[in-house]
Amino acid sequence: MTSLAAALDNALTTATELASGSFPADDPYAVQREVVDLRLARGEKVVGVKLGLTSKAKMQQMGVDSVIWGWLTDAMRIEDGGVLDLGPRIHPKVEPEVAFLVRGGAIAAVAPALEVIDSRWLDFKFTLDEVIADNTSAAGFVVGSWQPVPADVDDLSVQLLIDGQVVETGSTSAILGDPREAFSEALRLAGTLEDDWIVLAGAATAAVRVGPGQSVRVEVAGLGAAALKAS
Ligand code: OOG
Repeated sequence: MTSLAAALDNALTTATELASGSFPADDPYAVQREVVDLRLARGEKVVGVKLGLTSKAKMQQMGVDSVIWGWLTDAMRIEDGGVLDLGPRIHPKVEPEVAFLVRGGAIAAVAPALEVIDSRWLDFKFTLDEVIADNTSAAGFVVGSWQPVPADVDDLSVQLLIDGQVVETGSTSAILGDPREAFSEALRLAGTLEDDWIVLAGAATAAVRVGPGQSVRVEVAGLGAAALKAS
């Protein structure tokens, strides 16, 4: 195992941060796979993949400019309306997204979704290689109810609400012009997508810090909502 994978896993399990620049990553996706394999060795199961930095807002917020991908495990899943336990988190943020359900390597359904990201890098400051090695900051996700994919899935308005106040607004068009493009990218990058896997398409807006007691909700026009409560 690389020392970077061990350090990232230690940061994850102890909720501590690593300083950017401390480790070289020759093949960041190989390190990412090691980091995820450590989670699987603890009994977690892969339930899908996520895309990151699929919107200009996110690329600008993070200062990097390429689409990235990572793994989702069952331990990251929060039921719709469920609780995000902040105890084991470093500096979690939430992002409004859409999720796709995979059947036969294609999109079977779409749902409003929230992603929780929690970089293991100090102050969320990292290079592209570093965020890839860190499983693209994946920390949690909520998926609302699955719907048939509407014809205008590339132009649905998206709102992120905290305690009932709208904090970010955007459109699914911000996700690579059409979130179905994110699905195609996921298929290309991951090589294969298994039946019943979830594909998180990436944030439609910048990410927002979440704190204790806050209620977080995503609303996607025509698709409905998904929510969590931080505690
Ligand atoms: C990287 C992950 C970004 C998204 O949807 O753009 C991401 C980060 O900002 O920490 O998941």
